[in-house]
Amino acid sequence: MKIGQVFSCKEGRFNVNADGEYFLCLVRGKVTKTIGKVKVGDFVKIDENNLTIEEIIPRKNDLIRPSVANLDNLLICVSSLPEPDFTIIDNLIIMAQRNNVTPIIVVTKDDLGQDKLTKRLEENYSGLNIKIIVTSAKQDKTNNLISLLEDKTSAFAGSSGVGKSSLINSLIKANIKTSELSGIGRGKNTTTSSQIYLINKARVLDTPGFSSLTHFAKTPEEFLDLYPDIAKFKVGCRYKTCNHLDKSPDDCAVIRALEENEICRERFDRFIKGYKLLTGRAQKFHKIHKQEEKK
Ligand SMILES: Nc1nc2c(ncn2[C@@H]2O[C@H](COP(=O)(O)OP(=O)(O)OP(=O)(O)O)[C@@H](O)[C@H]2O)c(=O)[nH]1
Ligand SMILES: [Mg+2]
Ligand SMILES: [Zn+2]
Repeated sequence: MKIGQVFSCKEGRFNVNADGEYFLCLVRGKVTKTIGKVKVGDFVKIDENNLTIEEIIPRKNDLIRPSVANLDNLLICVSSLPEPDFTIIDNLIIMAQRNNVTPIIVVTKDDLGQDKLTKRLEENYSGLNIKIIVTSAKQDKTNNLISLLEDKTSAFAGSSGVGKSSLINSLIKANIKTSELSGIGRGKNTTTSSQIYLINKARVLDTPGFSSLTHFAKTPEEFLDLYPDIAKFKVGCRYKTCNHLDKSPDDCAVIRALEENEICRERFDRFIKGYKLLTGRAQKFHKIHKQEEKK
């Protein structure tokens, strides 16, 4: 038996790195039955003679999108091309922080000029103390990123075409496949599965791009705490159950903070939009439930 880490998976076979040696393994049915799917990033016990994964070591964390395990950093890649979706950035941050993974925003393609976007990101996320690193794969501008990766496991995440694979190529002079954007400025989902690359003492994951991600809150009440930079003001609200929606600044400390520019207006608007969506859904559910009770 050896312990190793799953570096990649193709057609049901997992490439496991154990002490620098690679073993292409199948998974025992009992493992999948009891724990579920093996993920890239998993530490596993392997039978090196049978080339089988016998056990998954309990995960430090387990992300849904990208679907990888045991991370230290989530590198949230953002660029002006393809156009960024700030709701996805919000939700990636929520997912990372809930899993004890450090979110880091990586602005890509700085050679195209990303000052406006970087400023907007700073305004949106300064309340969360998240590092924002500006890079360009094209100009090999990645030095500011390297020191954050040492001795850590970090996954590049974000929309298709934002330049995740290109950044890894720039970091390790590798030759991972990349693709031009489509005519309408979208990525082409070039990377189709996650993979770990070793860069000295850093483990870096390339992952497939995606175009949607939810926050996973089930109730409006739960949602209110997902934006800590906004929620921290609620101690000052007059009513304990304040939802900060259409409230007067006299009653609501969140609205006061917003008026004093202590909360970013754009981020607050997304917060309210998300909250309203959930309350709408909850009311609809309630209505259907009541109708069924009457029947
Ligand atoms: N100008 C410029 N273009 C870049 C840079 N980095 C990547 N690109 C281009 O952006 C396109 C998409 O890059 P990829 O690295 O394939 O993007 P990805 O995020 O890996 O995309 P998926 O694998 O589909 O998720 C390619 O045409 C790259 O040449 C950069 O620093 N500057
Ligand atoms: Mg890619
Ligand atoms: Zn309030």
